[in-house]
Amino acid sequence: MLEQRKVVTAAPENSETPLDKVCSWVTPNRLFFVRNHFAAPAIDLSTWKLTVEGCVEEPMEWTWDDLAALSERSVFATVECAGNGRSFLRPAAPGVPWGAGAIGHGEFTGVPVRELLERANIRPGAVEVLFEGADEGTESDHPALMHFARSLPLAKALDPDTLLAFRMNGEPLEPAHGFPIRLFVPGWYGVASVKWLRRIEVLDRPFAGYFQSVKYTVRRPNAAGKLETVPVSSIAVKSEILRPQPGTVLGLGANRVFGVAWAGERAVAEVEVSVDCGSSWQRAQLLGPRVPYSWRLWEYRWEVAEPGSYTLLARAIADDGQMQPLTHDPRNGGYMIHHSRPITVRVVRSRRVEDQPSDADWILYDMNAYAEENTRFPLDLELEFALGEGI
Ligand SMILES: Nc1nc2c(c(=O)[nH]1)N[C@H]1C(S)=C(S)[C@@H](COP(=O)(O)O)O[C@H]1N2
Ligand SMILES: [Mo]
Repeated sequence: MLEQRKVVTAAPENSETPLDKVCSWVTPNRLFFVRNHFAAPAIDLSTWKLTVEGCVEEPMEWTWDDLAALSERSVFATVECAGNGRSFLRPAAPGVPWGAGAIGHGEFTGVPVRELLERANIRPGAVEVLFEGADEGTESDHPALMHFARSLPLAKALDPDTLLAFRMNGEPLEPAHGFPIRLFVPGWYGVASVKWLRRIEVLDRPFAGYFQSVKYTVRRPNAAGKLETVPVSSIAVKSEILRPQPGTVLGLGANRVFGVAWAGERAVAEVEVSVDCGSSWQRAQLLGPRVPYSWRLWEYRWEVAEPGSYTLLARAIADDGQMQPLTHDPRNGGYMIHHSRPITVRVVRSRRVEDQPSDADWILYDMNAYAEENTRFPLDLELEFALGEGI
């Protein structure tokens, strides 16, 4: 059977990338996780419009054809829902009970938001830019009808990598991923990337909407050291062991531990693996380019001589030296769950593992094929892959 997304809730759709099956750098659109708060709106391109208004000299309305005439740009990035991994928290946190799969990595193509904001001519005093989706609904603690909406600080909105995206992995956006246009904010938790975009408003004060100040927030100390509520923003450093899955029975010999690691706006510098519940750590082999936004695939060749129960951990290190923690930060509540999660497996004598070809060989083959195929597009990233650090 064809692989599918793993459904967590059917209506609205909330579904995970089947992470245990991942064996490519780019997550196919069909398998890329979906996080919808309300029913996905059906949008007709011929009547679709995008309004740019607020603290600007020239409010504007854009049609699909107007936007398509601007020059486009592509960014590879990891998208993670801020609630990813919530079901592993003890005590349980309220919200969608995500496993590990509210994450994916892909190529997003569109027009920088900056192009529209420059044409609208931002007035002095602007501080944030609000993005509103066409979807609407209510929440149990917000019975009044509202659109899904989020804001960005002005500087992030003007970053040339912040896109009005209309293609994902070279294909038009699927309805579930925000057709026809979504905001795409590389390096930030998925909630920033508003789907089914219909309105942009430049603000002269911070936005205090439901998904900005009630949901998708964490507690952080302010300049005076006092904890305050702030919206989630850039993605924290994290890794995930994809294979073996917890409870797997392995044999003696050369086993392979395979996973992914990402660090939001930073590149992943290193991944370490422990096979003794964190007493000692060894370096994993990294696959793919060391670039901001993108996840890296990794593999560790684990030679096992003794049968028994083993607890595996992985931890990623970002290129600014920040290391993935071993415990959840309670100030994050049900969001930003990025600590290392122990995976326990059993190794038995009756099974002998022959040194199999590693996933790494297949993955590199795929990456090179993808790079080859994409040489016709003006990519901002040098797509040439080799094993290890020598790239
Ligand atoms: N309009 C709209 N945009 C949205 C959402 C939504 O419910 N409505 N969900 C957000 C959240 S929380 C995430 S994690 C990402 C998920 O993007 P995806 O469904 O394309 O993977 O979309 C974001 N943008
Ligand atoms: Mo999310």
